[in-house]
Amino acid sequence: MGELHYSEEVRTAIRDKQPLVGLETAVITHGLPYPTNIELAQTMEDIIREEGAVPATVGVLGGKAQVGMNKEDIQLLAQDREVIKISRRDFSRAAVNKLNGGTTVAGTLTALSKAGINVFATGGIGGVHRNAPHDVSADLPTLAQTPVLVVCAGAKSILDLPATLEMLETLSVPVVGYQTSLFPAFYARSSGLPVSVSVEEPEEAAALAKAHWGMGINSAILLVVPPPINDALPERQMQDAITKALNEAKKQKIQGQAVTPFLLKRINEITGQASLKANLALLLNNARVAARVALELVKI
Ligand code: PSU
Ligand code: MN
Repeated sequence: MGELHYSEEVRTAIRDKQPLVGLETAVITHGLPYPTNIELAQTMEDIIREEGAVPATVGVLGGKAQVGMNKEDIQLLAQDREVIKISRRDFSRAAVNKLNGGTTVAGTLTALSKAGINVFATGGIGGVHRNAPHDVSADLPTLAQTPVLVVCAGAKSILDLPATLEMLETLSVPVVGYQTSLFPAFYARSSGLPVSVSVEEPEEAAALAKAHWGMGINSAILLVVPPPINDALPERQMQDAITKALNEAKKQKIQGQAVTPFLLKRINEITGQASLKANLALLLNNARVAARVALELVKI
């Protein structure tokens, strides 16, 4: 991705060793409808500042990888119809063709670790897709080689969650339940599957991350936070919507990078915006938890 371009705020925060929280932009460009996406991006940043940390939103503008984006930058990405989805392999394509792009979890992790930022808040990571044995998100192998603590509501429940958890085990990524012993199902509070370890407080999560990286292991830590109770989808409603959306994707032969955005959009339509409400609530909640962990990490 060549050189990183920093905002003034992020450059200063890194220099002064302030707590930073990375944010992705694929969720803005490919995960949420306009103009909700802009509002969400801004509110996540506000929450992080309110907690005493500095947000570092990652994205690509005119082929340049940015760490820290101002309001106008985010607006530009959120409105651009040509904007591409940037996973780890796409930085070079964007650079050569001077494209705008929203970075996925994999893309964002790549830029954050290059910048030395070790906390990241997102919605749900990608993983192993259902009934598509070769569709595995680049998020997984990138988590395996990037020492960043990722706060999320688990993996998106459109995925094969048991297979995704097995893969995370193979890749040596600790799956840490935040005030839960069960892996969340993104829109719903629980998948019924166990996490590898639980913590109750941000301080414990930070200590666990330090212990992990202290062993010389350069994989990510996944801190999984269930979606807020008042906005989570009931398990049954979620499963029905997913089944329907997956069938449509199969019929319409949706492939590659288009799969995840298609499913999220259809599930939102099928649930009458209930899934969108859950998605927004969990993103904001994850931003808050991530900021609190970042504050603890700089103390150690
Ligand atoms: N979380 C959300 N909405 C999203 C995504 C995550 O709440 O749109 C994005 C992330 O950027 C994640 C990507 O990295 O979906 C996964 O895409 P794929 O399955 O194509 O790797
Ligand atoms: Mn894929």
